[in-house]
Amino acid sequence: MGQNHANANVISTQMGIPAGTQLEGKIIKALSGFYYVKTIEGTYMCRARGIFKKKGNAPLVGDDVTIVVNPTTDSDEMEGRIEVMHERRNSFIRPPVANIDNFLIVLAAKDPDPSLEILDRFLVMSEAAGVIPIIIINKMDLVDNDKIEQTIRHIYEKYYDVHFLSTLNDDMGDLDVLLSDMQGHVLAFAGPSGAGKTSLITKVLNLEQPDETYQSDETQFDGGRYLQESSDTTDQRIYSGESLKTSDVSGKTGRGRHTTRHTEIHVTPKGALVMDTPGFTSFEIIDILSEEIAEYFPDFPQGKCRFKNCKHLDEPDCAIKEALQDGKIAESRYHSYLAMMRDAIQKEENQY
Ligand SMILES: Nc1nc2c(ncn2[C@@H]2O[C@H](COP(=O)(O)OP(=O)(O)OP(=O)(O)O)[C@@H](O)[C@H]2O)c(=O)[nH]1
Ligand SMILES: [Mg+2]
Ligand SMILES: [Zn+2]
Repeated sequence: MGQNHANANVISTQMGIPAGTQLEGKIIKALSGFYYVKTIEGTYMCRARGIFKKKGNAPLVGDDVTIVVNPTTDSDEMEGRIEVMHERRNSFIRPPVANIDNFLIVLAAKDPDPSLEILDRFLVMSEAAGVIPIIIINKMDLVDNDKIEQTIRHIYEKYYDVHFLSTLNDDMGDLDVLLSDMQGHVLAFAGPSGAGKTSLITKVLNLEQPDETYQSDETQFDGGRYLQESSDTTDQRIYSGESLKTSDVSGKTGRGRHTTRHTEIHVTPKGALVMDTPGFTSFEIIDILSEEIAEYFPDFPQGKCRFKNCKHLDEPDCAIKEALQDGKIAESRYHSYLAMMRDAIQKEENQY
């Protein structure tokens, strides 16, 4: 009796939709060369047509696609093939995601120490892509004065939505409210490795805790959420880590020892799509023309310099440097601007 029941289940998941049927869906996970595509008929494990990769246009989590249902196999998975990738609203390499409405940029108040330069680079990348960034400072339990909160509020609050949290708190109030207002939005959590992205998502979505015994280095599919990525869409130099559990941050590298290595979408009860992404450890995350960078600093006075093509470095009557001297721009912001300009100018010089 129990045996029959089990068989009936397997058959019903594999039958249903005839092979060759086209379905529209969204890629919710990329793992080991497979794309998990959520459709109204369920989630299909798909390969992509080789042509996408040949064109240097591999599918990303967040892509809207048309799949064709494969003939039934022995596997428990419903399988299909990605036939068409639909046009993207936006896409990013680090983290590797597409069609984002908001970046939730997560930094830790401590362990690892927050880097305002990473934050600024990320804000600029978001602004340049037309994606609204939201700043989250996590691990507030690790700091016992409010210096970080004051500093961050002072610099950013006027221009960005800023939240201070700890996953150790029972009450995730701020984030709960934020997510419940985001029905239908696609939100990508992004930020340095070890900041607590996976912990926050796990907590706020009431997901099962990652399997503590899962240690293997091999990529497996166990039907669960916490799996290894063999790195189809990740850059090993940027994303590093061993497994999908969360874990302590290593003192030496400041990285989590068990970091997320694949991107995956979770759906909140109210219908927001939340993406967990691998943390990054590199500074080099954007590719924007040097002359445009200052436009993406909303706190910098725009169009007020004497020279129209002012780079805000050493030019006379530069409104941005004046604002800096008057304390109207935070020194860390101008410092980030200089660092980004240096990178961009160097890249531009190398092109000739
Ligand atoms: N004290 C404290 N520790 C936290 C908090 N949030 C997360 N942690 C811990 O920080 C470590 C890293 O958390 P993760 O959630 O794995 O961080 P992540 O941002 O997902 O890291 P990557 O996947 O590497 O990008 C884990 O040991 C967590 O238990 C917090 O609010 N306070
Ligand atoms: Mg993670
Ligand atoms: Zn200037």
